[in-house]
Amino acid sequence: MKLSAFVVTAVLAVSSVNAALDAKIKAKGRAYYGNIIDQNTINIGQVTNILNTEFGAITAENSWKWDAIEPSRNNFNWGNADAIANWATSRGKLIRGHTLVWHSQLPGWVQNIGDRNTLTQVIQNHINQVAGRYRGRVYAWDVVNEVFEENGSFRNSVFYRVLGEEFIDLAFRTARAADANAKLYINDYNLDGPGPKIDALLALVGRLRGRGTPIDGIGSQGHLIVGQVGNVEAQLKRMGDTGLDVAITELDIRIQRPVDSTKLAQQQRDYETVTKACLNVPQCVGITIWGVSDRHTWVDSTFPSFDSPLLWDDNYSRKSAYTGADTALN
Ligand code: 9MR
Repeated sequence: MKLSAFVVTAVLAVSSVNAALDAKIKAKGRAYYGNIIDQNTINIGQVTNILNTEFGAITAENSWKWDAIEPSRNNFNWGNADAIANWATSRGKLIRGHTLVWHSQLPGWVQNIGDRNTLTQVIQNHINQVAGRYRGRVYAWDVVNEVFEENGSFRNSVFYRVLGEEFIDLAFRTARAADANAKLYINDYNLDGPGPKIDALLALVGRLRGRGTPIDGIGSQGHLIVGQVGNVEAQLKRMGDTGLDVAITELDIRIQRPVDSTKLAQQQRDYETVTKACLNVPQCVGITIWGVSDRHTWVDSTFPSFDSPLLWDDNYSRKSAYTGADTALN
């Protein structure tokens, strides 16, 4: 009895040491290796088992977005958002709050606002309600998401049209007041290579800090394509050189169909490269993968000619991509 209990304990200890990406990145002094969950996966045992054993931070894939939480003005739906928050906190996972101010998944009633006062109040109320509700439970907020076009100009969102650049200051200041201890991030995609978009983002970060607007981090989403990850580390380093925290917030590395063993082997090297890129940048606090299994990924509907971007396959088996991430952490 005693012996078998000892054996079980030893086996569990060994398997968690060998298994957990999160434990390994923490052992290297970083904050988390994370993933997403939502209503479509929260009841799938294979997914939640993997999240439980491998990952230390959770982002809600959709349930914390504006259209889900405040579908009409000052009418807040907390059911799905709370379910994610409770799943994460009851399992000791960090939470990345995604996202407070974003042009997409934004209800029509916000998109139709045309005057400064109303939009200001609406932004303040949304942030106060959402960040206030989860105060003290959120590790980091994506305060603003995807504010730039590829050419580095501001995206023509209702926020920018009505308020100009200062909507960003408004969002960060309101978020800081609502939850003083959460790290406040600007988040965007296609920051993985040099060009006008990352230049514009870094310039904006400089202006925000120059005016005393509270910002703690830069999130690089990391929606990547196999074979095209070579610039990631250099760009993360530029972000880290601001002195702010940096995170890879939505990593996936998709494969052009047809998927074959050569491409899967390249994907393994790419996950290793990107994980190492974070480890090689001291300001990089962690990595969030945008999905567990290839069975549940936004890539299928958005990029039908691509497939298989994640670490577990359609049947929840580890892919060589997992070995890539794991190798970087060993
Ligand atoms: O993964 C999300 C997908 O289920 C939604 O349909 C989509 C709608 O915009 O948003 C996806 O997540 C996005 C994230 O919130 C922001 N960066 C890009 C992600 C992939 O589109």
